[in-house]
Amino acid sequence: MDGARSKALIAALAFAVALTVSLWTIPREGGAAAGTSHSAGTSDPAGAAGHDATSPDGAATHGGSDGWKAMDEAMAKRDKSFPAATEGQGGQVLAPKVLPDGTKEFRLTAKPVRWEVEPGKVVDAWAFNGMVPGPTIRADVGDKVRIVVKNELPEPTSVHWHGIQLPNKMDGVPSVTQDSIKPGGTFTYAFPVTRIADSWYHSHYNGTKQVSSGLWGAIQFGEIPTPNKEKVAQKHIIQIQDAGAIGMTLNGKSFPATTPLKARLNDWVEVTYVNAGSMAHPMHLHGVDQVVIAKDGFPLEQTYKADTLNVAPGERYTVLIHADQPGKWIWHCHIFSHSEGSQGMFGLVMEMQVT
Ligand SMILES: [Cu+2]
Repeated sequence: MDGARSKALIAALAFAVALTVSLWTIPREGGAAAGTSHSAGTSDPAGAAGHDATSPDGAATHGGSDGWKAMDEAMAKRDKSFPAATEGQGGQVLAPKVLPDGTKEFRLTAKPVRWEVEPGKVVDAWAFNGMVPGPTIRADVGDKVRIVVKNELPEPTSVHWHGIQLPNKMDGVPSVTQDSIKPGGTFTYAFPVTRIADSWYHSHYNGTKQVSSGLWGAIQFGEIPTPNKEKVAQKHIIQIQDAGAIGMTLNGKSFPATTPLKARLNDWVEVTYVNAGSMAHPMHLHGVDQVVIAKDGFPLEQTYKADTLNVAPGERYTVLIHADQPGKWIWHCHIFSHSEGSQGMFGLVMEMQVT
């Protein structure tokens, strides 16, 4: 190769290298632009849920070589703050007044309250007896119950006893089985408890607003039989909400303000899921199995195991959990936009702690 030819070759190579580098560094539509709009939060699920988070990829790829550090620190701080203390506890068992004829009388008052769903996040809720979810109503099969509902809301209401066998006029649907309960008014529901129910009650008036504002609670009539006479050490209810003022919550609280379920090693724990929300939630428990023993309060002839159980709006599933693995087992909705984002875990997350 002579001198002129080698010079020409070197020049050509240099040009090719320069062209490649410049093409590489010119910002392109589909790359940087897409990243920018993503980190603005438009498609970030955590952002949509009220967390002003950078998108998961945004923080890692657009914040410099160690831009992930801030995300990682914020995430650890939030996740390690579980279980965080908040004001108020929902779903407390309501003690009945036993009337002379043995009827169990329960009193529910619906009115506006301020409700702390997670530390510092206080919302305008509408609640029964000042708590979200409303009080848990328990009775035995064969009991007669009477439930006096007082309306102190700024609009009418009514209460439907979901999944409960009762006379039509006690079904709680305004303009169908009764007149709405006007502000300041009272309606008394009375019916016999004819069968086992692992169920719930909720407003059936302006349900889109009223239920997601907090107007629902659990009902437990009788006991779901355990398939092999397992002795249940504890019973819990996990009431799911996902909309309105209350938002993504388990028993009226968002992670990290949710409550851990603490079990002793080898205990059997019974849990009933109630979905009071507007979306289905696949509830996943790490580490220990769930045995599904009832659907909507109806005991199953054939039980089955699951690690993820999809609970649709209105549904209830009752599961038995054998706490046979020690540890802190995360328990969450497996739709990550309901449970975990770039600032850590939020919403539909709790823990089973087996010691
Ligand atoms: Cu979910």
